[in-house]
Amino acid sequence: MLEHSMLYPRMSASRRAVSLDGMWKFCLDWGSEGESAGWVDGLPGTERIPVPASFQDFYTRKDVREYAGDLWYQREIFIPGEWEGKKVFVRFGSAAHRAQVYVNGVKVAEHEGGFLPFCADVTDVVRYNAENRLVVKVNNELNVTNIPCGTTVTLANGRKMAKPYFDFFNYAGLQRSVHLVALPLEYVFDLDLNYEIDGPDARIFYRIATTGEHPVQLSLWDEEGKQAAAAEGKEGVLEVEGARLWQVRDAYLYRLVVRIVDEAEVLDEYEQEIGIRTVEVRGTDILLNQKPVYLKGFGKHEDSDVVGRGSNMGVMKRDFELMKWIGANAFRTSHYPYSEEVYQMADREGFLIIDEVPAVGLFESMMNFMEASTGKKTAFFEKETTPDLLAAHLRALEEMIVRDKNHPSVIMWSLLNEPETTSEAAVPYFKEVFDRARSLDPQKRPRTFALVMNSLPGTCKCYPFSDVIALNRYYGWYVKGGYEIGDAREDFLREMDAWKALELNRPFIFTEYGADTLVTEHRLPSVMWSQEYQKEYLQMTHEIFDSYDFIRGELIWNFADFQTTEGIMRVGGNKKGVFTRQRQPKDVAYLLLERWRELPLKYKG
Ligand code: BDP
Repeated sequence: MLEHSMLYPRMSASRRAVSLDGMWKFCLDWGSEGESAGWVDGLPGTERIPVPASFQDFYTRKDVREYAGDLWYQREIFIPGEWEGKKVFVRFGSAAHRAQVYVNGVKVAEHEGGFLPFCADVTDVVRYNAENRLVVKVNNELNVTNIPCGTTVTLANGRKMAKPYFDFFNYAGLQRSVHLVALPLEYVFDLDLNYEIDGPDARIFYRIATTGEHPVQLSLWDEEGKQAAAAEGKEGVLEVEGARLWQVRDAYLYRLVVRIVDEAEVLDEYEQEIGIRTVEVRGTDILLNQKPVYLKGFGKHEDSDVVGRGSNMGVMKRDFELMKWIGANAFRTSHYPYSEEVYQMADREGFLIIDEVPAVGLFESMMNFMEASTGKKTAFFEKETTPDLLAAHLRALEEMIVRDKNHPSVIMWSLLNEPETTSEAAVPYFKEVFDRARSLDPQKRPRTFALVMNSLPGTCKCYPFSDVIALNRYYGWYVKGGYEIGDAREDFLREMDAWKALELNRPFIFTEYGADTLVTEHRLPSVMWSQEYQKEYLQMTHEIFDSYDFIRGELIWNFADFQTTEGIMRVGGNKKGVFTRQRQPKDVAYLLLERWRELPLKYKG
């Protein structure tokens, strides 16, 4: 069980949540002297940057953008006098990749892992009705004992540099909202929900965790504000007559209100929007509310100009509008859990999410996509540090599932992206991760991981763990691109035939396929990198998707162009976007729109 509640901060009669977003004091710690110089009590200088945001793209100096090490943040927080006697927390949406939190010079929390929330309990440290100083030391170095994996090198000039084993820029900092939270002493800590549909009715099985012993009451309200069900007790069932189900692109959200009561007094009240729906895999079908669904959409990134990976409501809104326009119904939160507002919006818009833990780079290469496509095998899980990595992975998994389990949009967990799977040592590692996901999820949602090019029917030792087999495939790009695309097609068919021959009787989805395309390039006849080639590549790929009944989803790589580490493989970032980084369509968007608007939801079902 996690130490602190993962529930999203909300106001109610008993709860307070104050946003700490805004300009914070900021300092890079070039000489790693922050602690010895007493920065925990206050930062030097006057520099300020916005929270939430990645720090890297504001500045004009390259050594700042590429900085690896400690970065310090500070702001004053005023704690109202009437909060005395309550539990007071500072809640971080995330801190990439690790953080230590100080209030009035006292260490109140530390957290490892850059994409999930954590809290600092500051109840006994703060002065009430007064200003208090909040200082956060964040560190953005990469290693192989935390996810995502990479390494940190020291250059000849003494500067450190992050070398990711993954293909996205190592954006860092306080990239999500920070809240000051006040809760009553006895509060709702967690809730588990599971659904059963029974003809026109539904049953919601629930379990509530609180920090005390007082009784719990639940009520459920429909979108018209009418009460739909009620129940008492920490564990039980809400019976919903004539339930409106949460459907793909046709969301219906109920409001669940949980109360802790002491006779007539309400000690705590927490409410959350929920959707009634079931998810299940049966044979090659992915079933939502017992009906087959075909996934159409994207692998995405949290990535945009200027703020980097910083959570950005405007960009999020635009992304959902584009996904609706193109006829998509699903996306994968590649390669890390996204900010909580994204899931709330997907709940509201009826999008399906494959929620991915930041287990990427578990394959020792700067360019997995290149090396794996040559069939190269690289051991990864045999390291002395593997147990530490596994511990970090399991912790992030728990934080993600506890945070996201009640979103109707979340229909599947992705437990790793493109790991090394050809050595025996991968097997026990996978077993732990897959078993843990099953035991943590009250809804027992399907689990998957994205297979890299060298994880093939004959070489991959880990696909049997997956409830849904998810392939990242680049035939016609990393494998035999351009004029050789016909041969790539043959290779692709050969691989799919080999999967078919295994008769796994499970759904397959494509979690990646795509071709880098420069929005400036038009070529007749096509060449690689031109918009014409991106279309040709997709036509070939779509024909293959349509030829196998067990393929039940296509999530193209990527929704938009995104920033990566500089290098000979990337022209100002990864250009496989269907949209540019500024969220304008490439030509291929219209081809996808024609296909996706036509494909029925129950395609092949
Ligand atoms: C895969 C990765 C993804 C990369 C993509 C690519 O999962 O992160 O961005 O291929 O090469 O290796 O574009």
